[in-house]
Amino acid sequence: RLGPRAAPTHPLALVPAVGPERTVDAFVREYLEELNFSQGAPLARSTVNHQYLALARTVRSYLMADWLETAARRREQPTKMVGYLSAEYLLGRQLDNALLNSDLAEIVEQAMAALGLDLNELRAQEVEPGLGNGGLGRLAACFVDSLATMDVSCIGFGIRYEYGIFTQVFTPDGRQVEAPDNWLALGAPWEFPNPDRAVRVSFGGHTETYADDSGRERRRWVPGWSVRGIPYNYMVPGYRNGVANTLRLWSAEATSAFDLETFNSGDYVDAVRAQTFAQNISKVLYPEDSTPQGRELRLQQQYFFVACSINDYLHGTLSKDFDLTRLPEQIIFQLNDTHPVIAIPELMRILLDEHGMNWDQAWAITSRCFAYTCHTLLPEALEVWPADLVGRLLPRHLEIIYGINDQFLDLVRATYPGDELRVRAMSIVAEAPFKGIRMAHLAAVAATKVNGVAELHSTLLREKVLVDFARLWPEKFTNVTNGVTPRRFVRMANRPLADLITSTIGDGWVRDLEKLRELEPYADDAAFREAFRAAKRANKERLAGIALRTGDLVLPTDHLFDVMVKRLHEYKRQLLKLLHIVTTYESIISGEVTPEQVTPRVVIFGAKAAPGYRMAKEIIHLINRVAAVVNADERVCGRLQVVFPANYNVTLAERIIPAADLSEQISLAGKEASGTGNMKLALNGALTIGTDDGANVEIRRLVGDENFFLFGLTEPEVADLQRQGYSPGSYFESNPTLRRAIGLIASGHFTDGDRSVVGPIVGDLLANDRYLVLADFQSYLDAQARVDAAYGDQDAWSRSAILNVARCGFFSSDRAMRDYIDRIWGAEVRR
Ligand code: H53
Repeated sequence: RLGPRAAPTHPLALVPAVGPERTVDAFVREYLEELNFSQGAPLARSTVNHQYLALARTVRSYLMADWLETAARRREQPTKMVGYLSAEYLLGRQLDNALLNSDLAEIVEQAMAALGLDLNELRAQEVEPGLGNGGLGRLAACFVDSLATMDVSCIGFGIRYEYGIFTQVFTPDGRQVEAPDNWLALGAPWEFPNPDRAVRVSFGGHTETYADDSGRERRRWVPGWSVRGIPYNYMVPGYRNGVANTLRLWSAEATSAFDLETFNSGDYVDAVRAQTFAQNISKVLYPEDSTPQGRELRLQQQYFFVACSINDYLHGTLSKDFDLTRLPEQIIFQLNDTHPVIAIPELMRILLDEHGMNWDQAWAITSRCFAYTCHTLLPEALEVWPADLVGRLLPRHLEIIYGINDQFLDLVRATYPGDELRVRAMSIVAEAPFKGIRMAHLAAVAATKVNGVAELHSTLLREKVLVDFARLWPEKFTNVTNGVTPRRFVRMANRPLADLITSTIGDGWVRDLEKLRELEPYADDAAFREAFRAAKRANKERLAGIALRTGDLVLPTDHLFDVMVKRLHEYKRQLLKLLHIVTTYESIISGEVTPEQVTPRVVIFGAKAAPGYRMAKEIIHLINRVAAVVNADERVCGRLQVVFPANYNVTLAERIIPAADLSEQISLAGKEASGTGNMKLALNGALTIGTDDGANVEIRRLVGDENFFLFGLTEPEVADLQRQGYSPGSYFESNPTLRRAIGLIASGHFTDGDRSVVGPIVGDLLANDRYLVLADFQSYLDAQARVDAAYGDQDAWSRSAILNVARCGFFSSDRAMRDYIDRIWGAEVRR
């Protein structure tokens, strides 16, 4: 129940919420109040954790007025809302983002200094919420940031995993070991649990036919068990605009009914077991990226969070008497990959079974409330749920999916009479290799729009992955090229560059990244180039400082920092980078070149492998072994170094990306949907060496061929080669450089003479090489030679780097959000 019965009359209750005063003294007072009376710790006896928690809470209280105001405004003047449904949000640390967006940084710096506290030490205390795997989860975090900055009404819905992406550690031997990410252990100062708004979510049981009041036959679901979803709200502050949107993450608990029953039966142990059973649903993030996990618990997670979210929206946000036929005017649910697609039959079920609509009425609404973003091109990465599993867990939803499919296949048959092959290809229900529900097909049928995440990707979606759907509904398909938030990834992560840009063209770029264009003329200004280099050097020094503390390595900042940071996946081809390293190394130790002849490089890797992905873990091991040998070999004279800090995450990305000179974007053409690291690196002044894949295509077009190192087969060439029958052996035989590099690895040189360790990798490369590493090897080496030559002319290099920054404003997630509004959501989401 809301508020007092009568409207509040107390004068203070009428005043719109006003945050605390924005002065250093006021902040100190608020901070000490929080530390003393909420944390219960006097300053002199407080731990760093107390101090951090108090700081986070104090900053949060400064944002609270904006949050309340925004919510009140959205209630009073409702516009169409975006419900962003994503199983992942890879948020990164919150403190600095909150300080930046609320413009409190200076006040806080002074306040902490006045109290004798080290702000950097407090910053370091925050454990980032790693509630995502990689690109997809980080994209969702960038999108909610942009929507808040643009004052678009949006709730980001997701799951509050108790354990996020695992913490990666390396054994002394260099193998990946996964440790649980207990991110909540030291307190969660940014979240607001709201058990008042808990939602009940059911599973299992059976369906039945019954006669309703008017004697009509209807179907209904008699569930077998249920859990409670507790919402945890997070503020999503816009950039200095007084707006704060909401991210609502759901946590699963046992229902009290469940508890009571078992408690009444006297079995305490069973009751507690029920509790843990329910809690399992939001216990842990599946650490797979771009590959699906067909596990029952995963489907439970998916249904759990979308059922909570839709229910919350219908019952918590809409007024009681809302006319549901107008639902599509009020909400658009954006489906982030297939993970939330079970929301489609869930909305149908609610309209049919809970609101008594007939099928056509329910479909007319449902088919206008969803839009679907596909993030992959790997057919094996599209989720297909076994029909018997769906039937067991969500029997009513399975019936509805069959209903949607029947109606859809009628349309296909009417459109293509006699074409049963096409019917089979397009069906939502696959019959082989097992009876399964193709979630991407369900999404393509029900969504108003389907988009890919880069131009090339959207083209390939239309022409290959979802070709039949695009022919049937050409107007449904569109592209929105991904983007990244310039607030976190330039303004926050790269202060030296941000300050240089602002002092040159003003600070408008932080909200309007196309303004970076104004930097173009400065590429020809020697003083600006020098300042630009100084900024890069400062970032490299900061990173070198971290490497020195954690790995005893001295990284000379005049060496080329060559960066490959992304999830470990064979299609991304970390092995190709490794072959380049080994080739350079081999050319030195064989005496073919002197160390002085090579362009000195520091190669920096960051990558986690899915715990069950054997080959990816072998590759991590090999990179670490090569790094150990190369770094220790005195013949190299430190001209080639390989560093691979463990546990690459958003926090580390914010340190590494600003320090990069060269960005490695070397996936096999046609495999990387977009990439977003490529955008962050270019915006931070790294030049790209890359294939014609994903968003690389658009980066190259914008920055110009002369400022980009292109190599490798194109997507059509890859397709041709694979049609003809690709044989990696012929590339191996015909390329002596390649033979020497692979030979050195195979000899056990990097593994203490143990060849069995490298066997699987080398064997697979020579026999299968699914991602055409060997086919692109020579082209890659040639491009790296062009990199070496270019780096030799520092002035020309800086010029190119500046042009990369100046021309990549397009890759702001603000622009991506404008594209979603123009092409998918409709201008109604704007106020
Ligand atoms: O999504 C990114 C893309 C990237 C793509 C990635 C992705 C995941 O992280 C997880 C699942 C999936 O299907 C795709 O691999 O290319 O940039 C954001 O769109």
